[in-house]
Amino acid sequence: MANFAATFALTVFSLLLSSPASSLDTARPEIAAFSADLVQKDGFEQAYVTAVFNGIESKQSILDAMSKPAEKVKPWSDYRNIFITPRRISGGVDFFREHEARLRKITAQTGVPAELIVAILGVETFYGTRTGSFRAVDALATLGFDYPPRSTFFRSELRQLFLLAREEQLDIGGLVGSYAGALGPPQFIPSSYRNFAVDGNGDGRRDLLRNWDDIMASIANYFVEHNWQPGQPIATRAEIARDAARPTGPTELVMKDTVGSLARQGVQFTTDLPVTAPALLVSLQGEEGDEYWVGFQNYFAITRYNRSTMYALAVFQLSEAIGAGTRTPPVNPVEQKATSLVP
Ligand SMILES: [Ca+2]
Repeated sequence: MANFAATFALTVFSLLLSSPASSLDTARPEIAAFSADLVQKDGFEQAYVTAVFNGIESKQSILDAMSKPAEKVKPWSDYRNIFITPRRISGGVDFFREHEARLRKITAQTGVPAELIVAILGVETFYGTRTGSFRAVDALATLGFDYPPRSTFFRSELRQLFLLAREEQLDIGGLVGSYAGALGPPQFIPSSYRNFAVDGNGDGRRDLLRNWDDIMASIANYFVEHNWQPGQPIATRAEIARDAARPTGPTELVMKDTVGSLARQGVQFTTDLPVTAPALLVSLQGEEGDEYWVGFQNYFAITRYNRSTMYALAVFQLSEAIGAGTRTPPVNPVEQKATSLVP
């Protein structure tokens, strides 16, 4: 009896621990058609595709995570408090110092600020320490076949994952990342990996899972490929003139305004950019009510990494804080002690 109770308790416990997962039913017509395309159109071996698909699990935890991304439900004041914290800033300063030589080399080559590369890593994965534990095949197949609202996108990324694994000679089952199939410290989705990753250390491979040279050079290249403007600002705080119309509704991620057109609409801000420079008014719910920012081309480039106004602003503000931190000399405990001994 006691034994039964113990076994029962253990079963309940293990059910609570493991999220429901089930093998993907490869007989489903849309899955069979997808697999057939991989063989017929992309030239994969049937045995390989079958083996990969037989190992795929559709996971409820992935569907649950997908239905509540942070930036959709939180106001800016809460979102900012997640990413702009003393720990994330000091972690970024430490990371910057550890990788300073390679960061400075990449900045010299691309014009992408070193602290921005670090801030992307800080927001995405806390400098590579939280890269996610989902197998990318599971994540992309779960969302591609069991999450109808975005099935087209995720099936396409699943195909990209197969192509990526073949090109980079990676074990597809060993590629681990976020619940949405984003890989490694920089969280590149497979199509971005294929299109924008570069070989930073010249060994002929693009390793975004383990190689920091490749990872940092690839983040910089992502911005270069999305029209990064070296030396230009990212965003600046703005006010709306008392008698001007206030923006309503969520900010559209479209660069339809310019520095001059925003100024004419009563948006007050300071910039050295010409009146013809593209610009975007961002309106947010801050800690002290409505908060306005003007984003320039480089802000828009950050939204290409993740299509969210709050994401881009968090990355920008974290990069500023890290940049400021790296310009402050590190506290030397030995010197401090020596000074305190002086009477
Ligand atoms: Ca490499």
